[in-house]
Amino acid sequence: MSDYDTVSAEVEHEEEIPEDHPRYQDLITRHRIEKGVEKGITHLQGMHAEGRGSAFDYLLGEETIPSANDAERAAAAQLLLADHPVLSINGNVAALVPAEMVALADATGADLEVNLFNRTPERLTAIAEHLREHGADDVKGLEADARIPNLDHKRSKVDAEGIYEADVVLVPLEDGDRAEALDEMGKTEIVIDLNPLSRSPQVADVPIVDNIIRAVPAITEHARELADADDDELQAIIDDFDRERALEAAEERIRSGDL
Ligand code: PTJ
Repeated sequence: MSDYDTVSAEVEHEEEIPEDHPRYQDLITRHRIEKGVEKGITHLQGMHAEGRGSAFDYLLGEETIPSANDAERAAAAQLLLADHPVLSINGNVAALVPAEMVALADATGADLEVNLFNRTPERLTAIAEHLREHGADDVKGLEADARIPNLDHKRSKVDAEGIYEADVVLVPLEDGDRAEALDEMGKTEIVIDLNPLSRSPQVADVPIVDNIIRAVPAITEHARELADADDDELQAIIDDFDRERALEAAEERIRSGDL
C-alpha cells in the first residue's frame, strides 16, 4: 500500500479505519471533520483548514517534533500557573478533540469557551451540546456579553467571565486577526497550528506547531505530571521555553524534513 492509498469515504465509524494504515492519523482526522460537518458542528471551511494543516503535518513527518514537545510542556506550565485559564473551542477543535479538551480543562482547572470565526447560534448550541456529550459540565461562549477590542463585531464576541477576563488562553487553529487582537489585550496566548508561518503562532507566547490530535493529549500528560510542581518550578519551565527557537525549528523541519 502506498502512502497515497486512501480509505473509502463510505466508512461510517472510525473504528473501521485500519490502525496499520500508513496514513491512519490523517484518515481519522479527515473522518472526524466530515462527521463534524454532518453534525452541524464544523463549518465547510473547516475542511479547507484541515487540508492545509494535513499538508504541513505530512512535511513534519506526522509526529511531535522535540521543539513542539517543549512547547506543550510550557503550555501546561502556563495553564497551571494561570489565575483564569480558558480553552477556546471552534468547529474543527470540537470535531477533532472534544473529550481531549474536556480532559485538559479538568487537568488544569481551565474553562471551556466556544468561540467561532463563522458564528451562528445553531453551531454554537450544537458545539456546546457536543462538548457536554463528551463530559463537559460548564461550557462558556453562549452569552457573549463582552467584546474583544479592535475586531469586527461578530468575531469579537466573548463571555465577560470567560475569554474576556482570562489571563491565559489556549486558541487552537485560530484566525490571525483574533490572535493579534487577544495579544493586544495582553493575554498570554498558547496557539496550536501546524503552519509556523501563520500569524497566530507568530504572535503566540507559546506556539505549538503540532497536530491538535497529538498536541492536546500531550499538554494534558505534561499537566498531570506537573500537578504537584510549585510556582517556581512552573515559572522556570516557562522561562526556559524559547518561542523564536521553537518556530524556527518547526520551519526548518518542514523545509528540510527527510520523508
Ligand atoms: O469553526 P469556526 O467557524 O471558528 O472556523 C474554524 C476555521 C478553522 C475554519 C477557521 O478558524 C479558519 O478558517 O482557520 P484558518 O484561517 O484556515 O486557519 C486554520 C489553521 O489551522 C491553519 O494554519 C492550518 O494549518 C491549521 N490546522 C488545520 N488543521 C490542523 C491545524 N493545526 C493543528 N492541527 C490540525 N489538525
